[in-house]
Amino acid sequence: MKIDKEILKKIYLTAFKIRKVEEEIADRYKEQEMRCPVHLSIGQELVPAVYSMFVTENDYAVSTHRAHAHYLSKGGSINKMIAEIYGKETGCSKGLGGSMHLIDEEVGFMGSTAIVGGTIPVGTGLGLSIKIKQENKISTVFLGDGSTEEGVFYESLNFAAVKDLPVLYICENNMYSVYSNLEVRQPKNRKIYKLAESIGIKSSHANGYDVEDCYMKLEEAINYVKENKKPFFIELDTYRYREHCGPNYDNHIGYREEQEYKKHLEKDPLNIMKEYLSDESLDIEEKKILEKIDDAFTFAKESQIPKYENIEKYIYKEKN
Ligand SMILES: Cc1ncc(C[n+]2csc(CCOP(=O)(O)OP(=O)(O)O)c2C)c(N)n1
Ligand SMILES: [Mg+2]
Repeated sequence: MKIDKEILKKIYLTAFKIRKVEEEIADRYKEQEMRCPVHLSIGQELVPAVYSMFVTENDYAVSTHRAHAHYLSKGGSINKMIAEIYGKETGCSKGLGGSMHLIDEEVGFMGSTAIVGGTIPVGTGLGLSIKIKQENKISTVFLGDGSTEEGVFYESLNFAAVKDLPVLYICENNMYSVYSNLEVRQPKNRKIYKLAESIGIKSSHANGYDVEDCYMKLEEAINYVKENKKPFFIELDTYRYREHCGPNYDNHIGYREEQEYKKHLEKDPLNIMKEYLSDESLDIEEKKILEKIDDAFTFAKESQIPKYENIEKYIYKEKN
């Protein structure tokens, strides 16, 4: 493998952290203390884990309804994220947002939204602000394959291309928009990254289950945005293991085959990386991560719910 083992270890541990946080959410969901919908990225951890190697808290990122992995990859706090999902005032959005509305300016995580495609123009606008202020950072827009069917996708990419904005678009193509396969939503053989290219944005494609491919192509993409201060679009193939929304598996309900899920499970990047690393010190690191996750749930449960009198405190209001 072309990736240094120490780097691979970091990628593995970030992916492990993301997966275990979400498995814990899934396990505890039935307790009904998390009173918001959750869209889990279990199966999709490799892309955000690799991404985390190339950005700092100084950079901006925005995300979608499936935001947990992106928030954590941007240096987000497990405590603040779990507290947010529990609707507590110690949450990153003060307990007023829930799973789909994570925001944490401290780590440059500028928001996520339930409106499909809603953050594409926001991340593009952040790119414009970087350009105007001549700042040394990039803006990343995480988006799903489904959001490329929204009009705002084209408007935003066009604007970024025309204005030369330092925006990295990371499209995680997990083949589905809820229960609809890409095949019934977009013309056969039309590649999403080619679509971005036709708008005038340099683009590439990578296998989001192959750590080497993912690492090389994401590094290339991020360096391009940093060096040229122009947009780049990268599409990465990936797969979610659980249902679209919620903690369960849903391969039996008829929109996809169990076989398809199993095929991806066989190539699971976490298993492959762990086997390749065969490093005993990983067990100690993993244990530390699991303890942190456990502590985060205790922190969330012990935190207070937001006070009613503060309901308008964090809402943007025009000054008189
Ligand atoms: C504007 C809008 N249309 C439809 C929906 C319903 N919806 C919620 S998630 C989703 C799927 C989006 O698919 P994709 O962008 O590929 O993201 P994924 O869920 O696969 O991560 C849809 C259609 C919505 N929330 N907003
Ligand atoms: Mg999708």
